[in-house]
Amino acid sequence: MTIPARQRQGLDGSWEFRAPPRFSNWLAAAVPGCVHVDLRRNGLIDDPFWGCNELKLGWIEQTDFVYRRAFQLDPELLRLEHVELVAEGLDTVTEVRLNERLVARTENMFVEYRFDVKSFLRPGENVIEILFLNSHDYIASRLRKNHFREWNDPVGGCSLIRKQQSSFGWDWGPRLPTCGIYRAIYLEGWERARLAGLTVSQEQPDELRIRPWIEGGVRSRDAVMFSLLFDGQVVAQSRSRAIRLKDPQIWWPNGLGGQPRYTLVAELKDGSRLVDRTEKRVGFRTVKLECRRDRFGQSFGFIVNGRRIFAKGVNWVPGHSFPSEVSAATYRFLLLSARRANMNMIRVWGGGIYEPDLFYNLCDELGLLVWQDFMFACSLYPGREYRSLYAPEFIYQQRRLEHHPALALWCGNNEIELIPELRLSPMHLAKYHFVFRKLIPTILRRGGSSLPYWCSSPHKPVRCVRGSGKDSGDTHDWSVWHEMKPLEHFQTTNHRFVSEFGMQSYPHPEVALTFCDPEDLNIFSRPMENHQKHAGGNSRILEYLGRRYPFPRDYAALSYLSQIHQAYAIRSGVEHWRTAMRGCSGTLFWQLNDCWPVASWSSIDFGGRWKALQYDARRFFAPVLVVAKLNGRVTAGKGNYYQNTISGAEIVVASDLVEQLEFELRLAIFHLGRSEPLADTVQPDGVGYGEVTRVLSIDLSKLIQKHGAANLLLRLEVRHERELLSENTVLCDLPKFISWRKSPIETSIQPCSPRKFRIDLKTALPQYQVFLDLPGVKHELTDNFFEVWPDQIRSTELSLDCDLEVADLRERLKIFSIADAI
Ligand code: BMA
Repeated sequence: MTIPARQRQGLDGSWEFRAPPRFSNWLAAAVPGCVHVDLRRNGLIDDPFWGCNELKLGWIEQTDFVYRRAFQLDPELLRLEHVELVAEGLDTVTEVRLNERLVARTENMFVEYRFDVKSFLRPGENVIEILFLNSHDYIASRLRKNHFREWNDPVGGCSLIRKQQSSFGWDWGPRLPTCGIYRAIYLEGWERARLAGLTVSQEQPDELRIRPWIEGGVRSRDAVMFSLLFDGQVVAQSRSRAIRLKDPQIWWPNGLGGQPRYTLVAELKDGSRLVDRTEKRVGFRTVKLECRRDRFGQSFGFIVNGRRIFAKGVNWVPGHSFPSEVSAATYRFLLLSARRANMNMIRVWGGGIYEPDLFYNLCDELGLLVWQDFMFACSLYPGREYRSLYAPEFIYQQRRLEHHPALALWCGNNEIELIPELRLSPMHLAKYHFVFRKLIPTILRRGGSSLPYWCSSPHKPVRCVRGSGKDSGDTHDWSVWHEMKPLEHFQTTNHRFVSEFGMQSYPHPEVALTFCDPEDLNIFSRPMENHQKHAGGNSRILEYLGRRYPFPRDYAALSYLSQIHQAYAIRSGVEHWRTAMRGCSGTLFWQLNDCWPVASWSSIDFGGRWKALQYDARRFFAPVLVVAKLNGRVTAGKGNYYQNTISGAEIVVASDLVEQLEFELRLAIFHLGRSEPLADTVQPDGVGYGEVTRVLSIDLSKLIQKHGAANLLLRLEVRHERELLSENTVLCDLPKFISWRKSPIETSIQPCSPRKFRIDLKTALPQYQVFLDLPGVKHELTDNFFEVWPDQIRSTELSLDCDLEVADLRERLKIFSIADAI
């Protein structure tokens, strides 16, 4: 094969930067990167995440920075017809110069820029210089007196700039708007024509439709030859824009099948001459969004490969305050964590960034469907007047991402339809309609998209009267947390799809100690207040904890209780929506990750420590879920007199296992102070895909009368041929009214393979929410925050990324249960 004449010269690596008059000397910089990281590396600022340092860095967003580097031009490049400067990510307002001549101005961090620079280049040494104009002045020059104030930006105006909205401050993120070359930058030379992109879409199970985007001279319709390869073998070829394969291997979301992928190769020919070649990893799958009138209103559900699925997943925010700083290992770890927690969908939320290719490749590989927002969130945005900024962004992102089998939905924005001013102002409504009802869908259609488009999250296509038992579209249910409703609120809802709901928790003490000294480990200290970005956040956590849990003895206990409460809150929503039989088709909780160490709704602490919620997600998103629906509840009315009306429970099992399942439900009722269960029943039953079965109805009134509700714990297990598929623990009283008894937990640690150990736990009395911790050692556990029962050995597997002897491990291992929090 002739090698196509597309050549690259990378410009990443060592650059220099300065900001006269603040500092005029050229200092070392790294590309891709950003100015905060470069300033820190040069010792000009302190760690932006430490204490209240964030507050001292406001000058950066008001300062212009210049970046430059010299390079020896590859002489081969100049011989080619076109030489382009390609910048995959410039953040944000810039002037790009080559050899002191202005090449272009840019003002959108969400597009790849390509400039024809052949006439700017010279043989030998060249100098590229990029001036980053500060975002503060850019916004100020566009601000009008009556500008609508954004919900989260404390200063205002961020909706006027095409830059990561949450970098201006969010209710979980610091205000650290940075600037810089945050993705790859290079020169690319080519001859005659170039394959600028391939849009791959799919409506038939065995056919991919391909739209090649060609730039330059070759225009003939059949100039592109497509080949499909599997395991290195060509399995189909075509010159038309459809490639068909008999019985292709089908790509499925996690839990429903495998993720086989094919390589699609496109070769652009001019006569017999190969001009350009490009390849993409693709998969065969169809995705539809079903919105059908039914007795509950209008449905909202994903149909993948003809199968209705229950979406189980989470919302994703940028993995770091500075987008260039998220390593490939972090992306892999976080997305693998989602897969390990039995998730099958991840929502790239509209206040962040369009993630790099790596992110979407990982989602393809791991079977995580992507709900992709366009980058608009919680604000009213400019309309037609920004068309020239918006259109290239939408076109670019569709061409870049549409071929990923994981991509399931394009969504216009986050929460703009919830803004009351939208409905009150015809001007804002017109702008909204232009961007989200006209421009985006038109661009997607013209670009050959086969994916569903949803104009906003949440969006209600059919207005259903609140409380009528009917609903439509997707829902962000923030009645719990923002409105502080009790967790039982979830059980009163009939949502068709819950794309956000959440509960905050505190970071693990070790994570908190990355931003404050031990004496500041108090949630009301200045550094900790600065790492709680929701103004009412601390009081909300404390209020919710007070409703259910005992008063914590110190920060470690507070962090632990806040985490088990967070897990309980999210579980109570998921349990309801997976089993309510009300036609709910998915739950995505808020949020998987953090962009810095902070008190937030995340299930994984910044740095990678799983919180209790992430471990529990693995259980409540497992293909089989057993739930006890209690009859009665504990309430306090006038005078704070508590009443417990719990008298029994219905045990139900839900499944999204593809095969029909025959199982055994085991229900054991324990007394907190005894090692033998008071009752132990086994009940066989079966459940099919997408079904919920009521297995058992139990009357607890006699046991409650005899032993007291506060002494009873219910253990539910669903097994298939001894394999544990689902487990659940149910309390009959509020944890704060239970006299938790501490009984020593015996551990046995066995090395399994290098740096991997099996830990077996044994105890004489039931131990609730046992948390294994290894302070100071980076580790992962397959399971944590679970109950240890007296009649069973509980096991979990530990992996370390350093060598440690068993004796050392035993010494460091800390075991914590609810009794230790008080
Ligand atoms: C949701 C999100 C974010 C926010 C979160 C927590 O509505 O869309 O705007 O961070 O709530 O308040």
